[in-house]
Amino acid sequence: MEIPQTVAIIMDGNGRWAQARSLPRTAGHNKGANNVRTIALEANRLGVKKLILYAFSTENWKRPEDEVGFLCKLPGLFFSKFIGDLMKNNIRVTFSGELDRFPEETQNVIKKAVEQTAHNTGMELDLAINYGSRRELLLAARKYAQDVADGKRENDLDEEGMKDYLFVPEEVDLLIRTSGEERVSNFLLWQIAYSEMVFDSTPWPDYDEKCLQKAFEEYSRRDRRFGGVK
Ligand code: V0D
Repeated sequence: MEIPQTVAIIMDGNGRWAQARSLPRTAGHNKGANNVRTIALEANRLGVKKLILYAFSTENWKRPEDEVGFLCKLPGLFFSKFIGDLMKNNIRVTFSGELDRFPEETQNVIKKAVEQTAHNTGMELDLAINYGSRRELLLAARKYAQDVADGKRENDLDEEGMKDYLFVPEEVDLLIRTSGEERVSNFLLWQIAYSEMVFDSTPWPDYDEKCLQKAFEEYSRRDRRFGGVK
């Protein structure tokens, strides 16, 4: 089986999973956070270099206040339960997105985990939080314009140079979306130019090691040509 180096997952279906069981949506988010551990450990075991998980979009602030409040507590709950597993498995945590809109407590918890795991040399677990790809591209454009104005850059940006301005500089090899929807929803628009996409109807709380292996097997079967003919 061929292992994709960079994998991105849209972890959809947590609210629906809960509502189907007459549980509050927050119960789905909680189960979903536990599943981040399961899938990160399996991706690391299989040899993935970077796993990017879409945990909170720039649009998620529109959700009910109590749901947003609960989501802001998840990074802290996640690390208090799983930091030991991350260290033991040599996994490095990073984040992509703008932290500054989160409560200070949430920001501190995330910064601390990033520092604590900074020297781990295994897989990078990149949590996309308050992330939106249009916003990422806009910030890149603004920063680049400023760098040109400041004389730090010539006005000759190319695709390679663009990486310096993005939250996520890597090309995504495989994009997975759980829970049946087949949309990209403002995730990594630049980075998925040539990525393979696998859609699985399983909601994120039930998406297990076997589902991930099946996605990698599907990836292995595909013939990636990047616009050429080979
Ligand atoms: C809710 C499914 C882990 C998607 C997974 C801030 C929806 C569970 C984190 C997390 C969320 C974030 C940063 C970090 C460590 C863990 C997380 C949010 C939501 C929103 F450094 N799961 N998770 N963060 N969900």
